[in-house]
Amino acid sequence: MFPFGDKKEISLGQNRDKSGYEEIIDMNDGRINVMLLGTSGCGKSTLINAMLGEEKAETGIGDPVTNAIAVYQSDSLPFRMIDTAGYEFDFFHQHKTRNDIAKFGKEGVRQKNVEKLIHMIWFCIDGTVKRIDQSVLSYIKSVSDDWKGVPIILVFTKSYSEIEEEENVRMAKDAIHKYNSKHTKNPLVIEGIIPVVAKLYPINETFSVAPRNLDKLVEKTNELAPKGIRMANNAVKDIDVGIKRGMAQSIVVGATTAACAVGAIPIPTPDAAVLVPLQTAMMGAIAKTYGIRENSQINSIVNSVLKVGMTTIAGRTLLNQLKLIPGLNAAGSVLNAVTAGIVTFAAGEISINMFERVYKGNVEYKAVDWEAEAFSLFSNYMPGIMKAVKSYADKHDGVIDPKKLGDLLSELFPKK
Ligand SMILES: Nc1nc2c(ncn2[C@@H]2O[C@H](COP(=O)(O)OP(=O)(O)OP(=O)(O)O)[C@@H](O)[C@H]2O)c(=O)[nH]1
Ligand SMILES: [Mg+2]
Repeated sequence: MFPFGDKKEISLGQNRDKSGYEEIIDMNDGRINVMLLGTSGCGKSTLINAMLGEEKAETGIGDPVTNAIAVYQSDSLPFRMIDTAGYEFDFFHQHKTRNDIAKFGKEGVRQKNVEKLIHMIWFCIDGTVKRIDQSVLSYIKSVSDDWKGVPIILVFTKSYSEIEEEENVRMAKDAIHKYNSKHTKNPLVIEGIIPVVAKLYPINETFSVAPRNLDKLVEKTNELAPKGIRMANNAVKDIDVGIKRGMAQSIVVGATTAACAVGAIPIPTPDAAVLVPLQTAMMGAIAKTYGIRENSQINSIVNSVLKVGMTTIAGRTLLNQLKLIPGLNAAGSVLNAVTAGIVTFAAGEISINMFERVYKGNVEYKAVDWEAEAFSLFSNYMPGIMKAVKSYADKHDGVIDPKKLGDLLSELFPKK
């Protein structure tokens, strides 16, 4: 019944210290989830009902029928099916559907809900239409990119005429070839093309076309399931890290704004010591986001990063660099504020980099010279940061609003 691995208990809220990342990798209950995508009316919900052997999903003609994501399963199937709203040609619907699907997957990872992961895609095309618009391929690609590498099977629904089958396959191959010739770096990979009839199709009182090839679709799905699990596991890791990085980055943006306020207080020289409690709290919160609770690990990272900040401020290097930005029209207190903000921002990004590596198990933290790492990351990040500050100043008549600094700089760092 569950041929794709042992059923595992997914436990929530366990001690997430070192196991957090591994825990997320092993999300698997022995069943895979197939997401159905395709234009509205092509027969996604009908195909789901045919697989289930009962009419659970609503189907129909005229206006689009399915408008929310729903998961279907039956004891006799080794896969769940995720029904989606059909692709429509107006931008608003595309955007909404695309967002709903991305949110659904992220929720799956965040809530550790195996029912919301995506292991495979059935990309459904109406076999009677004889058209494949390139925008549908772009849509499928953009949805599947969150779940990079999960197998995609192209299903020609309503394949009532076996004679036209070959023509449809050729049309699909041509359309994919055309798409891929324009997207050589990130092509759309289709693992199989299967024409199906999901439901009896009456032609007249005497003749009708019987359902066909559903068994082939199940067979192909089973065959590709191990790859689907492997790829989905990788995607889960990326999504999980992306979620954590997004959370950590908003902590950094908040701390940057707070540091600007602290730095703006008129003090003879920008004093690193006043930023220590703020940056320590920021890095503590980031460590917590990554589920790292061991104090020795946190302290060695926090202390090394603080040292970089203090050295930079004490040496006034940053302040002097800021003064060199041509046209920067800032009073001393603003420069102090921006210096404090930049140092705090850099400290935040450096600690994100470090805690993320610890979380992913990519480093044995005792074997790393965190101080050397902190200095090297700081010099890596600074040119980009200074460039962003300069181009912001250029666009705003040399005036930098310290309140916007955090958001401005966070644009430099990818969310995923
Ligand atoms: N007889 C027959 N009708 C089919 C078949 N596949 C789809 N249809 C009909 O096509 C119409 C649209 O099918 P749906 O399953 O509602 O399409 P959908 O892709 O779910 O559409 P949205 O929910 O709007 O995205 C319905 O009237 C179905 O009965 C089939 O294999 N045989
Ligand atoms: Mg539907």
